[in-house]
Amino acid sequence: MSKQHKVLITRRLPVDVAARFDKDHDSILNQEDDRYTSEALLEAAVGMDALVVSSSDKLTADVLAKMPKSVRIIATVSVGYEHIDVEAATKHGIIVTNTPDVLTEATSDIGMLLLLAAARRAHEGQALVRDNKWQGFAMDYNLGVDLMNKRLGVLGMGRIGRALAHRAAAFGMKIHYHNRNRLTPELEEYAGGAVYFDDADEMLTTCDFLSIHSPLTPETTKFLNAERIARMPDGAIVVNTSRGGVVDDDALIAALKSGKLRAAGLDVYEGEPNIHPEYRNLQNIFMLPHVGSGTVETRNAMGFCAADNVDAVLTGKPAVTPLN
Ligand code: 8YV
Repeated sequence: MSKQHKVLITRRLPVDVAARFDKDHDSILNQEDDRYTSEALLEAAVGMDALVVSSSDKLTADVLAKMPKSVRIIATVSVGYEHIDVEAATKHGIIVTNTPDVLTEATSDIGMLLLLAAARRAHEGQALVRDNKWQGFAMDYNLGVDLMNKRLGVLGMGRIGRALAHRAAAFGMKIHYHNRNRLTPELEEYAGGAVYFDDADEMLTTCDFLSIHSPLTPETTKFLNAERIARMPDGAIVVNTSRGGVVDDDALIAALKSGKLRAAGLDVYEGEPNIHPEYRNLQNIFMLPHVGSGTVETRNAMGFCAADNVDAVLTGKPAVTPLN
């Protein structure tokens, strides 16, 4: 490939992915990983053929309206794309791509980790050992609850929801799910014999555990609010590997404090990394810093998927994983 195209990459990429962009294109890498403001991004985009962005870059309708005409593709290194106004990009003739599939397994692994950690009080147990407060064995100390035979509601049965359900079924969980559309019998089978609920609110009444996998849209914003938590069985457990905005933080915190919910496991937060400060004070919550896709293999695959999309579009071929 000749280095005839200019590619702006907004965040530091895995070494091998950065090397590929550097080899194939006239690429501007961001080794310092400094964040671009919208203004700086628009300025840097002048003369660029492609932008490689992440979920920390907000490509709103306003920003896209000012995007230099040279930009033909915006490739986000993420599966989620709530940070890009795809409709506005389409209007301005810009192709948008994401990185589906490649992070399904890693993210559902983290979902499983959260289910187990929340159920088995991993945060409290680890603090006891680390802080040298462990007094030795007692029959009734730091008891968690089993996953086996519990009902797990999966909200959003896309690729990651299905992979999580597949794993959870292997731990003996009974899978329920709500999705815009019912899965095919083959996919329901893969997802642990999942039982479909047309009505999410009805599913919540059955959820000993709830795992959130819906994308953040106007319809799903603050979906898990006080009213919906009240519908769940007492002592239920909530985990979220999707987007923090799907949860009403105040409602979740109140339910964790009152004991309505036994525990939570979170990888994603509204406004991250500036999370609701109350989360830090709760012992019955296991928290990770948005690392669902954070494995060497997966981050490489995400970067290479973005590179494949850029290469395709800049050589006049259809994008590999287009969103418009
Ligand atoms: C990314 C994610 O690491 O792909 C997504 O949607 O949430 C994460 O896997 C992050 O968004 C970086 O862009």
